[in-house]
Amino acid sequence: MFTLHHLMESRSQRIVWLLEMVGAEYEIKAYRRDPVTNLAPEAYKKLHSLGAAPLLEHGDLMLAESGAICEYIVQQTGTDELLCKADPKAHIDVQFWSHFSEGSFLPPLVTSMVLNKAREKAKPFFVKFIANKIIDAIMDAYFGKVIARNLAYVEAHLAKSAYFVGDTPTVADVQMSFGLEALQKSGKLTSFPNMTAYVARLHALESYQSAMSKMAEAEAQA
Ligand SMILES: N[C@@H](CCC(=O)N[C@@H](CS)C(=O)NCC(=O)O)C(=O)O
Repeated sequence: MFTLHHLMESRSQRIVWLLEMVGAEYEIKAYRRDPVTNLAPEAYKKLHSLGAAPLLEHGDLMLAESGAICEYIVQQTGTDELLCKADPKAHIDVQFWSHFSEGSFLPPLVTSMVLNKAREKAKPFFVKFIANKIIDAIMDAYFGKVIARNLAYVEAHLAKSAYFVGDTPTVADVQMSFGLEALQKSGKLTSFPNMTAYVARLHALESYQSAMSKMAEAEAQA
């Protein structure tokens, strides 16, 4: 029995989808974010020194890092097809997207989100004006360019295949789903038809739907 410690509005939602896909026996413990800092609450930080979501508990193990958690769930449930282990080329492609998601795709998106929150908080008017100028310069100099490059890359890839690696979902999709879902929710995919269609494809999957409804049920009790 796996226990997923799920922080609301976080990467841990994609692990619920994986647990549904593999048909694992699991429970979800949901945690609300700290209302002041928007970070993980104290109770979550006590679970693991990193205190970052997701955290998967299994027996004595309390495992952090989405990529490692995905590998562990596949290993424990014998669902090697989700890592395409039988096909070396597809296997390395799954690894590529899994690392791309955490190493390249999400960090500049999170940075941009944090900077936008800073814009909102900057007060009074003249401080906001200066903050906006500085943040615009940071985005123009680096993060905006990286985000644009990444989005163009993913959009072009999704023109070629229904899922990130082949015709059925794999761990590559689990890892990429969170960022794309967040972009879609915030209206940032309107000029990207392939990514938009991909998110709709995820929403139509039975495993995805049951994951989202079990997550909502757990969140309602938090
Ligand atoms: N690379 C890590 C990132 C973990 C991470 O930054 N999680 C965020 C949620 S999306 C978090 O826990 N934020 C709240 C906090 O750091 O207190 C992973 O994939 O697990």
